[in-house]
Amino acid sequence: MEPSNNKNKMPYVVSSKSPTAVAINAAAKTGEWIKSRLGAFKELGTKLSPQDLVTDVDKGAEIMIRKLIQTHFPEHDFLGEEGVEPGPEASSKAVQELEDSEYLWIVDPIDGTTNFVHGFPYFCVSIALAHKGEIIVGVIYDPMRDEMFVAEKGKGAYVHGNLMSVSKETELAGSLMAIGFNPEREFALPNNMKGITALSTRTRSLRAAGAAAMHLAYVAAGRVTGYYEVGLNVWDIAAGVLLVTESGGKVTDTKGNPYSLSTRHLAATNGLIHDELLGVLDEAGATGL
Ligand code: 2AM
Ligand code: CA
Repeated sequence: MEPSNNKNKMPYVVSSKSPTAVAINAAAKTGEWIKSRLGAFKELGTKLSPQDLVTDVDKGAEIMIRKLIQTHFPEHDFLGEEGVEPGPEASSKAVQELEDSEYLWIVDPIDGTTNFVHGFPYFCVSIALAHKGEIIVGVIYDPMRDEMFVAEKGKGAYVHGNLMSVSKETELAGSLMAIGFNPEREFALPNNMKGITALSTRTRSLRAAGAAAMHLAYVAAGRVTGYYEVGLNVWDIAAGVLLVTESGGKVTDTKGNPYSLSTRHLAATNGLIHDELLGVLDEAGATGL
């Protein structure tokens, strides 16, 4: 075959862009499109339960992000929420299959789909890049507030280009704690309810705004002291985990074990209240582990 024919068959790869720049570009473009579809989406139905929604915008946004990333990094692996069957088993299996990838992009096109459907302006795009299981880039974009949260391993985390740092509360009693009611009702709901009941009297107040990734970005920015939730998926949290650690916070599973891509029960705090939070969850039988 003529070399020129061969060349024509090769995908065109735009070189010399950093993964972080690609993630920021993908999150910004996709986020703007998601915002433009607010109130004009098609509800495609439910996934795991009547609470687990998906729209044509979730699907379209994931395709946009995948294409933008693959233009630059066609050899990298890609794990997106909309490419995996619903339910904890399928998501755990997908992580197991890909966690040793050299480079793996982990994408939630819309985190906070329920909010998006109801017009509650708290949802985001979440994009992470893992190298052999370690998250090295985390980008979260909130199109409603035009806030781009960016972290690179070892280089800190930024919002609006300003270095972020976690909050300074030293006790749960003075803490504002984010929590979640994810739609997995058999296992997660009872655990989360026990934790919420225990924390409601031990913290200054609780917030459940309905988007795990945004809660983690807010821990990183020091807007809440910490966040915990049982029964999450890797795409909900991968980018946010790096934001929190690069902002000086601490992230473990709900028993205090180090975070890995297969962690589903997550505690992320300013570090200062971490042990106290884990103690309350343990006492309440709410760790899910
Ligand atoms: P989503 O909007 O991307 O679906 C709310 O507590 C959080 O739960 C959101 O981040 C939401 O992400 C996530 N979530 C939704 N469905 C879920 C499921 N079946 N299992 C675990 N988390 C889920
Ligand atoms: Ca989603």
